Amino acid sequence: DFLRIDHVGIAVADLDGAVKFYAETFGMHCVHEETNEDQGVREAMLAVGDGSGPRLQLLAPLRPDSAIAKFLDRAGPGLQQLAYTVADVEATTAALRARGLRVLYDTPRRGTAGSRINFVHPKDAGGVLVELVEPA
Ligand code: CMX
Repeated sequence: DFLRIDHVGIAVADLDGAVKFYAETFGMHCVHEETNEDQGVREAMLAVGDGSGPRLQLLAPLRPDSAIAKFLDRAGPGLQQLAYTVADVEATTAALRARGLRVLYDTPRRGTAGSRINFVHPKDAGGVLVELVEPA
């Protein structure tokens, strides 16, 4: 089951520009940055307040055929995903599939900081792309 909100993901065209905007406008600072070739993103994790709660994830495309590039082309910058922490991504995937939801990958893939991730199709979750995150 879902343990808590892990992060909220926002698609941006320019990662460095967006990190600067969030720092100067909202006082949020970047606590982690990485490139995930498999997902086709450069991403930054921002702490909110004291950093004890969910993070904000800024996602910029590495390639024109990536999920984030397609999202930006279609919808422009904005909220792209809501991610929940789970204890066991395989068990959660099996439970959600048993309830008739499409979970995208047959086996979990690598997410931020060595986490294992999967996604529920937004059409099966009320228009929200739901990410499942099992932390490393
Ligand atoms: N949120 C809400 N709705 C979305 C969406 C999103 N992020 N992405 C697509 N949709 C909607 C589209 O608007 C479209 O709706 P309509 O048919 O009403 O126009 C529909 O879903 C399209 O679905 P599709 O043709 O099956 O798929 P797409 O090519 O648009 O891809 C998705 C959608 C979710 C399968 C793809 O984005 C994906 O594989 N996502 C998972 C991976 C990912 O997002 N990686 C980046 C983040 C990496 C990370 O978090 O580490």
